Amino acid sequence: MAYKKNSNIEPCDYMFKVLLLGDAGVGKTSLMWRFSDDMFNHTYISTIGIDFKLRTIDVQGKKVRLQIWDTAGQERFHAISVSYYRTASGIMLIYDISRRRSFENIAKWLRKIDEHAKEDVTKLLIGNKCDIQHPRAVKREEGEQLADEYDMPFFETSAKENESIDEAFESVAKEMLFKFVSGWSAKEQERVTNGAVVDIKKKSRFVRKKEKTCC
Ligand SMILES: Nc1nc2c(ncn2[C@@H]2O[C@H](COP(=O)(O)OP(=O)(O)OP(=O)(O)O)[C@@H](O)[C@H]2O)c(=O)[nH]1
Ligand SMILES: [Mg+2]
Repeated sequence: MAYKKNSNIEPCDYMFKVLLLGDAGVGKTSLMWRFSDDMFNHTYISTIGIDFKLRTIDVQGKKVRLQIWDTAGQERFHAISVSYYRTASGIMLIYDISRRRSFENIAKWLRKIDEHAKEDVTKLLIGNKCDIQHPRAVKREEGEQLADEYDMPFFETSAKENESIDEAFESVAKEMLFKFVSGWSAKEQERVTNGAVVDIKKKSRFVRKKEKTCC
């Protein structure tokens, strides 16, 4: 990671909104705090309404600022969260590997995304709490299979042990960035993929018109 976690006041090349969705207690807030501030709280404090954090990371030589929106899993707050779906460029769907029900409910969350989010929203599946191996209620292969079915990348993470969290956020950031620059020529995209320096300002005039997620 090329930028420090307090680098949110520095200019960035791009900014994307990422929404965290999943049942209550799966660890959405914990994942956000681990990623943004490298902190973990053992006490469960249920999210009320919605909250957000920022972190800027380096993706293929570009400063990409992620605005992470942490939704409340509790049903009574769903109306609030739904109003944030439309503006999200990425959605991380989270279940708890020790709670089968939270995995089964991913289908319900996917239906909500279909209904309320942008058609080309980047999705990613996370099986959190992989530090809990006993009792494990969802096999890794089941998570992989579901992710394959919906063409999403898949990660098993642990907010507690700080396992695979940066990797999951980096993956979503990379996909959002590539979707964003998809209006560029194949040659230019290939250069970005290879880490080459591209005149972002010149290019982003074109993409900004379509989607105002740049900063
Ligand atoms: N063992 C373990 N516990 C975790 C992990 N992530 C979160 N927890 C715990 O699970 C509980 C719920 O975590 P939260 O992050 O508050 O869950 P949430 O999804 O934000 O819940 P809502 O805000 O109610 O939707 C807390 O007690 C956390 O400490 C993890 O990776 N491993
Ligand atoms: Mg929460």
